[in-house]
Amino acid sequence: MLVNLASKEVTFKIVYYGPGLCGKTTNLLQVHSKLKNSERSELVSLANREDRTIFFDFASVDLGTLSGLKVKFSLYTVPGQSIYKVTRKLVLKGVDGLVFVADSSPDRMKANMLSFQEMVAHLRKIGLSLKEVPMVIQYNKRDLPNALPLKVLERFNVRRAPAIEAVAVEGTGVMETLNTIAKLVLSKHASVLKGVGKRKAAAGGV
Ligand SMILES: Nc1nc2c(ncn2[C@@H]2O[C@H](COP(=O)(O)OP(=O)(O)O)[C@@H](O)[C@H]2O)c(=O)[nH]1
Ligand SMILES: [Mg+2]
Repeated sequence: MLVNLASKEVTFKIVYYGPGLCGKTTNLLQVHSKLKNSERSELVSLANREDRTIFFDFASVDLGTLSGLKVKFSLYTVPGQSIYKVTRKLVLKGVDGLVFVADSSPDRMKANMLSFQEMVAHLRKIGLSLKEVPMVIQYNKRDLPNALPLKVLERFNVRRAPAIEAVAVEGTGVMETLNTIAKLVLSKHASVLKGVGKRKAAAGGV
């Protein structure tokens, strides 16, 4: 959470984590395309040297005001390949909310699990645990003819996080996922935000 008292803005960092090719970048592109110009910033993608892999994506989403503060969400995704392990850890620094995107394809179940375990390990290394970071799970690629049944995928959801089915490539479930994590993050910080808003109001009155 980044609070800028001068501009009365608070920014929360949301990270989309998951195995390579599960649909993280697609989610961000869809979110970006669904927002009005006034609600979004440019979508930034940093490509690696081969110019193929997205290094990270960033989009800023403006969700109005709360306690007199303008609330923004910065959305990040991580690159999939194993050589970017360090980047994936760095992107998690300062995370306020997690969207774990799982691939519904049976061949990607192991990749989903490994990615989830890596995420937990990275969080631990930067002093965070899943207990303190709100998370939602998105089961993506529900359109695949061989998509695993929800029941099977839910075995993977040991934390019983809110789960959302999606077809990111068609935009289905994308905003629902973002809204769900946004609500969780905001409710976690509601009391802090109220306090900050009040302090700012008092300071503004001097
Ligand atoms: N069938 C299907 N393909 C998808 C879906 N979402 C993303 N994809 C495709 O999966 C591939 C990888 O998506 P991308 O967003 O780049 O994955 P990332 O590596 O997690 O960022 C692309 O070809 C997407 O078009 C989906 O819901 N269904
Ligand atoms: Mg990507």
